[in-house]
Amino acid sequence: MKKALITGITGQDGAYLAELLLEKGYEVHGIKRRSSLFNTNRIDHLYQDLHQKNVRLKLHYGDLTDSMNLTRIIQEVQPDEIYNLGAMSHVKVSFDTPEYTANADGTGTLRILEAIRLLGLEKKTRFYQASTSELYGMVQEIPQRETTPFYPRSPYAVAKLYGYWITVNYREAYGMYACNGILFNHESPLRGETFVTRKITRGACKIALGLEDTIFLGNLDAKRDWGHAKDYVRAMWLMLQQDEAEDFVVATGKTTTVREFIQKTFAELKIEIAFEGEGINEVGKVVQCNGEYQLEKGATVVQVDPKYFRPTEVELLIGDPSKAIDKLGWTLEYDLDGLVKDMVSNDLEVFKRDQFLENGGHKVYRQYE
Ligand code: NDP
Ligand code: GDR
Repeated sequence: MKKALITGITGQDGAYLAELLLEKGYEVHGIKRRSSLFNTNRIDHLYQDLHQKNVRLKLHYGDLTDSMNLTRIIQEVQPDEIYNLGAMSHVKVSFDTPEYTANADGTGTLRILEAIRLLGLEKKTRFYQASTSELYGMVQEIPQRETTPFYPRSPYAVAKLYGYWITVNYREAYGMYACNGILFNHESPLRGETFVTRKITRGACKIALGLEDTIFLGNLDAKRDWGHAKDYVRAMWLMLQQDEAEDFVVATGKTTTVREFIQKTFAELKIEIAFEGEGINEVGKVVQCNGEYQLEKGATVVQVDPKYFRPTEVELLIGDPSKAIDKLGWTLEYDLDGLVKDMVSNDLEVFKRDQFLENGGHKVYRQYE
């Protein structure tokens, strides 16, 4: 039985990847951080009580900032594959916590590679690094491919740049099977609530259900190449199954503005909205509703709040996935409409459940960011 170790198993991608690897018959080990609250809700459906026989999902406490801990876990597990998905992954937050981001996302990658080397596992353990389209930052070429020069625009992207190059360096210096997946934005019902797509699908569902009036957002002009996380974790696995380690762009090849994503989300709820005004005065207003959710025509459902602007922004991302399609045989099952549908139907269910609880006298706490 192959063994995989996943850092960031409690995150969006970690949860989908763990599910995929368990389906493929792997023994899956995951590193989770100690938290004062339970932080495993994305993988609770995969959890097996350790007292049962043949448990194939095992969690270890750990942190990417702790070399000794990482080395011990890798020594104990002796993994065939390591997927380094753990990271402080929020671009805007990285401007507030740049040193920590460098430590976890940059040096954290080095810690794992060096542990593999020190433990003499270079020929056994294959390594996947969660690199990112944020490396491209300021537009140098359209679409962005494996050969496009990098120009990172945030402490997050600069930390990930180190992670990218140290992975390449350990491959070249020590002959390790180490790959970078340069993944463009990928979303899902498990997406963190403060990333823009999930913020929009949650906000729109709350508005439709009458739980909230307005979503406050930052730059509506930014363009992203959005795919579904379920499709993207398959590409990660494929990268570690090849004869030779290489780096791959994983993307849909299409780009969409934040504004268009908002319109698609409301359209899924049969609510048409139009934008008026410019810059920080831009607003999204209801034009008409054809479905079960009746909002007042002209109601302002989207407003810009400059607090969500970034000191330096990445304006346009669009990836060329040709290499992944040709060499890995990677295919996409979801398009953007399918992604929006999946996210909206999930969030509607979440907030209908909240409404039901509230109607039954239970207090439901919601966070706004
Ligand atoms: P999430 O933010 O959903 O998950 C990040 C994971 O990393 C969580 O499990 C988190 O733990 C864990 N983590 C954070 N800091 C540490 C630390 N110091 N030590 C150990 N674990 C830590 O990210 P995604 O699942 O969306 O992304 C996975 C990876 O892919 C990340 O590295 C991200 O930067 C990268 N990426 C993501 C893309 C996307 O569009 N989603 C695109 C390209 C790259 P906890 O649950 O405790 O917070
Ligand atoms: P990104 O994702 O920065 O691309 O990083 P995010 O969803 O945070 O932002 C996408 C774009 O939307 C704009 N935006 C807003 N963003 C957030 N979070 N909140 C808002 O209110 C808002 N309004 C507008 C942003 O300015 C930006 O242009 C994600 C992360 O998963 C990274 O870890 C990963 O590496 C990259 O995708 C690829």
